[in-house]
Amino acid sequence: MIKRILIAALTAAAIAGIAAAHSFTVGTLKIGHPWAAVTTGQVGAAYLSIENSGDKPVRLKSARTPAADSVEIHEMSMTDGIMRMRDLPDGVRVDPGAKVALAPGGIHLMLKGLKQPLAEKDKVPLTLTFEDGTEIEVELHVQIPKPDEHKH
Ligand SMILES: [Cu+2]
Repeated sequence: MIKRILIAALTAAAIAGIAAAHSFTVGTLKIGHPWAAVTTGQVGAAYLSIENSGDKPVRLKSARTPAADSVEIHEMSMTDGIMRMRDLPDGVRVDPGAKVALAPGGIHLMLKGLKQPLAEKDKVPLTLTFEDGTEIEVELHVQIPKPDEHKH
């Protein structure tokens, strides 16, 4: 039920103001425009891009935020006309020179047990942990999903 409510929220095609682009770089890893969708309940979803300009593959293994009890890496997919979410226990791999986008309708970070609903313009700290131990602190900008970021 909670998943269904979230999907409904993500498909709401409201247009918010354009959020300022922001990014976070550590070494050869660049995290682009981390953001989270507004929520009405205790489950949220966060999105960002990961760009690897190094010469080895990297893997996002986990994430955490003080704003939620836990963060899971999920993938959404359409099977027989039904939206499903599944865990990605191996995380997200980014090859050298590649950029992977976590975006609505695809891979996302699921924020579970939010201490309070996410409201537009909130800023939420998030720590990304990569397989090699690299941690990157980013700030999620909470916004209403834009139609051009909603891909199936
Ligand atoms: Cu999910």
